[in-house]
Amino acid sequence: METLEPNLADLVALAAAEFTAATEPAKLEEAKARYLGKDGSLTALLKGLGKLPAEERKQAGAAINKARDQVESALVARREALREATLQAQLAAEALDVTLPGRGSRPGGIHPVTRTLDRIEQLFRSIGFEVAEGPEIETDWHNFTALNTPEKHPARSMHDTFYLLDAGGKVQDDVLLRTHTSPVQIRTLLAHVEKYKHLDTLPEVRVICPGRVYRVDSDATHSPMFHQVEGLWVGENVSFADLRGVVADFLRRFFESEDLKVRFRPSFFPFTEPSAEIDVAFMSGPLEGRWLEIAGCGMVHPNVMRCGGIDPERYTGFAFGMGPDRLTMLRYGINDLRLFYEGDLRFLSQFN
Ligand code: 2NM
Repeated sequence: METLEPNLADLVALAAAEFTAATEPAKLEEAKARYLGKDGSLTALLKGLGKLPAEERKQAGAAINKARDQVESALVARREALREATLQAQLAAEALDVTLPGRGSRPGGIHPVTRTLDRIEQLFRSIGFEVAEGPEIETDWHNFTALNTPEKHPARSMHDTFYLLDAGGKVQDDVLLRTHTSPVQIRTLLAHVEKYKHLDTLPEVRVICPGRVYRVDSDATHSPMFHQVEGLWVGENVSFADLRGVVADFLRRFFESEDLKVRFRPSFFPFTEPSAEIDVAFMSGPLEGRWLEIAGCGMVHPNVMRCGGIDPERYTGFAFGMGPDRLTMLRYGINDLRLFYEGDLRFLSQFN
């Protein structure tokens, strides 16, 4: 027994030194096995207790157990130290230097299509029009029926129009994304008639309706979401001549060109009769002399007037619709509509 305790102290010191020398968890577990494992030196000493004389066994057992506890404490301490070191290394590797200066952020700007919309609104306001807005999710009645669109018209098919699903995922055939802003004009007429029902004669309606519209279509010149501005002027004695004057004046002011040619070409829309396409030709610049289709228009159909609550025997009106996306492309010489909706700052920052 006199020799056992100093030997045990050496063993504990040796184990602690080996644990300290282990710089990664796998090496530490190998060192542990050499002392506390099945064939470890402390385990062997414990197994040898039975061979000692009975009077020495108790004291020796206590000494070995104490040494084993010390080795285990050293092991646990080293495990903890290694875990902490790993964590600190990871934190250091992932550290963000919050004192670095930022990359800088530039102020945002106005989208080119928004510039066009603002410009159109400003020009129409200057001649007495108001701006009206309405929902982008519409009923079949406001978007099609009230606009004299026949039951079987191709625009009403799921090929051309986005219909909304109900909670069960079934297509609702009476709720859709508006395909034009005309439903806003129907809503405007109905609200106007209600507001002035106490008067003998309705004040005139002069309104433009800018906004997003949706059609099932996607390529370089078509986006499933695009913009429209529609205009409407309803009153007593509103004529096609008024339509021509308002539109031609607007286009000359919009393109800042007095020698712009404007041409009305007979066409068809369900909601107007007669109807026309509006073409413009620039007298200078890259597009000089080419007729460009720029808008559609016509005298509001009597059926549409009735759906808006207006007596078509007493009042007349004209309406027109144009695409600000296309107007923006023309004004800035842009050849791909999709650039407007990709959010690429290399493109967008050129307009600010
Ligand atoms: C167009 C062409 C022709 C139009 C008609 C109406 C309404 F609601 F008053 F009947 N709003 N807009 C119209 C007429 C739109 O877009 C090419």
